[in-house]
Amino acid sequence: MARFAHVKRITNETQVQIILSIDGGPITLEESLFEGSSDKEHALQTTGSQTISVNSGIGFLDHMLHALAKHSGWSMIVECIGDTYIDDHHSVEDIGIALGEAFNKAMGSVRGIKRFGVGFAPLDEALSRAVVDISNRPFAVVELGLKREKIGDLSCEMIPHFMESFATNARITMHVDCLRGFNDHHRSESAFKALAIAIREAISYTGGDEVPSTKGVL
Ligand SMILES: [Mn+2]
Repeated sequence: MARFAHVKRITNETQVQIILSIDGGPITLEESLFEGSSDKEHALQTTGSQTISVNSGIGFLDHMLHALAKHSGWSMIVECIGDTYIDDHHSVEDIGIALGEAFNKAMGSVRGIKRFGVGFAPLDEALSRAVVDISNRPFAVVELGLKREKIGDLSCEMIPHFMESFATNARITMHVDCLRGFNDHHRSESAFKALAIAIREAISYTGGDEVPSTKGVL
């Protein structure tokens, strides 16, 4: 049975909807937030066993979330209508929160998974490392060393903030470091890919049915 969650998070600042299948496979969108304003609706992209559609309202964030879902092996739909006339902060943070909630909900009780995962991803001259623990202990250390103010319409300071919001609400521990690279687009994308590779390992099944903890509970 696929690990699945549907999260809708509506506030005065943003409307976010996320459909997440951690094991990939087919997913459907019953009611789009964009219904009635079809100009912003994205077509579902199905490649192989995954369906991914991201419409965050912020182009570079779409690109990062697409990479995260792809390399994590997820099927995922993300929709956000946010107050981007102010800036990108509320949309990015609230998508991080909602995606973390969806991940936590989809994981359910943590049995029979590896729990720990490590990922390294290069992108040309850039190289990032991510280490995650599906721990029920929310903590994020994110050091990406980004120099630019923005990449496209995404503020660079919001990239670690997104990862922190995700980790807190997913209730996972993660350390993400960009180890080298000159180009901030490359640094950021390699970090998301490294995180995806680490998550993919951590959520994979061992073949047993144990809770992976000396405490017997996570
Ligand atoms: Mn914030």
